[in-house]
Amino acid sequence: MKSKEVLLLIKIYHFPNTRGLRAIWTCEELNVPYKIQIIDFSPKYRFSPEFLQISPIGKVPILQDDSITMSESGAMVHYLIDKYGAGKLRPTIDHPLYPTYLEWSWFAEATFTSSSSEIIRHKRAFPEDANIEVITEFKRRATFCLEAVMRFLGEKKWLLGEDFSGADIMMGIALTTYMRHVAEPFPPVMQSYFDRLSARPAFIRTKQAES
Ligand SMILES: N[C@@H](CCC(=O)N[C@@H](CS)C(=O)NCC(=O)O)C(=O)O
Repeated sequence: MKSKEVLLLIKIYHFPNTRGLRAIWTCEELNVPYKIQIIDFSPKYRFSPEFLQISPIGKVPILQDDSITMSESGAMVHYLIDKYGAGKLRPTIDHPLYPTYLEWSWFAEATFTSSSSEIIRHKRAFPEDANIEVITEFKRRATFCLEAVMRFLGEKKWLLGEDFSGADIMMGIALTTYMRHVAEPFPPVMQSYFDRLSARPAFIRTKQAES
């Protein structure tokens, strides 16, 4: 277990290189104290009565903040920003970019990461007998998503333009999942966006915190 500060309120159950990075990164960007609990990722532990008490379907991340327990990484990012951000990392609800902020935050998990994740799930379910056609199809879908992000990004620095936001945190971790499991090189536009994301001091601290 790693502590960032003595006074800890937020606890993030996590496993390295998984979606808990989104919640950790958001805390780091906002300078919100948190602690990480690395879990035993084996199905035996994840589906134990103890873990199922806090994680409804035995997955990470789980975020606890006082009496609140959450199990969706995107909801965690928005919750942390709304509760602790004091206006940072998001447009206000009446700002013209607010729908864009929501759109790409959701796209990152619901559409993009879900395609990359099918590859992981398929290999995990059929370790001896993974079907190459299934894997190829989900790689194709994930790459189609990547291209959509790239077209939207164009010359912009961040998804919303000049202002880094929670949508970039959501997308940044979608990109790390793509990198690990689709394993195709990024085209230059995407590579430079990813380089900007990974150069953020809060991202560097996030990676250090989980290791
Ligand atoms: N939509 C959820 C997905 C959570 C999820 O699939 N977590 C992965 C790790 S990144 C997991 O625990 N996988 C184990 C499994 O699928 O059984 C989120 O964004 O938090």
